[in-house]
Amino acid sequence: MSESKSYNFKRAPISGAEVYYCEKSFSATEASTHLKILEKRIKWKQNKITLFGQQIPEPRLSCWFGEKTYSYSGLIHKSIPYPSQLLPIVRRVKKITGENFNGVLLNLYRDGSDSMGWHSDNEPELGKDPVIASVSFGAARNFLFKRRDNSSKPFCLTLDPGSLLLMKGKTQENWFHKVPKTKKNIGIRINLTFRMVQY
Ligand SMILES: O=C(O)CCC(=O)C(=O)O
Ligand SMILES: [Mn+2]
Repeated sequence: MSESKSYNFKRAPISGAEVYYCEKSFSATEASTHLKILEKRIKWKQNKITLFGQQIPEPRLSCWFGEKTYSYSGLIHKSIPYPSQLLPIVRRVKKITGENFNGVLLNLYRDGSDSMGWHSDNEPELGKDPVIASVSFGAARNFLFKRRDNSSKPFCLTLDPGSLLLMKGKTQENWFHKVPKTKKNIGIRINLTFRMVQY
């Protein structure tokens, strides 16, 4: 990849949010190589979350790396340094976004029946107006936004392999997001969300 390559971001037309999409942050070859390496090398785990007193397995596999401990949905992710397979991805994300991140949550969706429900990335340790960069490899999946106060229509983006989605400003304060299940016969997808944990 030449140093002069420019990365084009499109802003999503949603109010009270700053959401930018860069479709080709990684070439098709890079995206499929990263997918294969991460699928094989990461120690994927199916975590359980507690909902109404019941232990429920999450409908996806995941793994956390970062300088600081990070907790969400009652799960505590201890600090673990980035493994070498992540370093080229970390460098590219830094180059494209110009932002600093110190942690990454990886999610593996085995097929269309894996998903992530409505939530915001608004844990206190991410601070005010967090910046989140989300990189996708493998199957394209829909990513839906729903405004907390329902004052705007929901909005859908398709996250293609090799894409980067950047969420900033009031996005988490005003909107929820989710990756819905799909009946389409699709293969695996790996998503990495880079975050800055403040404490
Ligand atoms: O898989 C995705 O695109 C979304 C992941 C996500 O929202 C999260 O990890 O908080
Ligand atoms: Mn999220």
